[in-house]
Amino acid sequence: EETRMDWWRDARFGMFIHWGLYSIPAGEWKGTTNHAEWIRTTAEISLEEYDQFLDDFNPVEFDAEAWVKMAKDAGMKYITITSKHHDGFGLYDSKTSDFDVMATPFKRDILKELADACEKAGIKLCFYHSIMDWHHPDYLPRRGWEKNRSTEGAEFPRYVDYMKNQLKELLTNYGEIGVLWFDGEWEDTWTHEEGVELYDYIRSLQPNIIINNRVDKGRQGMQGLTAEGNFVGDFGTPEQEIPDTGLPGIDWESCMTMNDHWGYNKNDDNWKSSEELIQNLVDIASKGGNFLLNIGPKADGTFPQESIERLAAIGNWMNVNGAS
Ligand code: FUL
Repeated sequence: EETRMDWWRDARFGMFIHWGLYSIPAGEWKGTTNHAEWIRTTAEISLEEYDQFLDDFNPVEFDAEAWVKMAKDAGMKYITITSKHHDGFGLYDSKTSDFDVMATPFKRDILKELADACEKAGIKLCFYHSIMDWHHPDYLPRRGWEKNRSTEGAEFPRYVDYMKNQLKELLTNYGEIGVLWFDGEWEDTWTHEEGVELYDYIRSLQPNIIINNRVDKGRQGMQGLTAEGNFVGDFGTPEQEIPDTGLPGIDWESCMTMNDHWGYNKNDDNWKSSEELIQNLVDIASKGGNFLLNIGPKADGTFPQESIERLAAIGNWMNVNGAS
């Protein structure tokens, strides 16, 4: 019997992409170097100061077809890119937000270009979309250190409407989307009831779409297990780890970085070897999971050279072993 999970179960291997304003500081802030996509929080950058990155976002080397080709040549079947990470910045033309790529000198809808390139290449496009949002005035709670950012007048339900409007854009203007990969569900403002509501809303817009477990509250630790209970979500999301014996009875996908950061960090040279990445892929596939391997593109729109080399080595192994 055919199910909407079939293509995903067959796919085994996808590319995760963490890209946004945070690629500009590239992990470094006033002498500290251990940051990435969390930099606004980990370096405690004020909203006003972070907004200034808008003027510097101009990835003139971005080439959607080149990115998709690198994924495809590595044997990957889908790409999951950050339509919006926790910082709230949208990589696409959002009519509901001024904090998006159209407010930068680049002014090109990155997700549209990727959608077109994916369609041509037969790769499924998927979106990572953060529930937590450090930019929208109605999102609560504020970060603990944001003492002078008022919460007066903030209404969380209005934030949820905003997020749903954004998701409607993403599920209307970019063709058929493979996966909606939620994240940032762990704060108390997000409830199980809202998770169920959001799951149903997404399926109403695209009935065949697949949604990860982080839409709801059923995640246990980093493993992202779909826990016992009436939680919604189609697959578990172990992060930076491979469950010893897989996750019997549920679909799952391990996401992993090639070095120690998701977003681009120019000082991070703790790269896993190609051999290790191939072993991970084989290990995960043999246990019945999918492998979502991350790239953190640079601010100019190119992939780090180390990532390019590793993708090529994996693709070479795939060809030799007839695995792709
Ligand atoms: C986490 C996020 O907080 C990280 O920034 C990253 O996106 C990872 C895949 O999920 O929960």
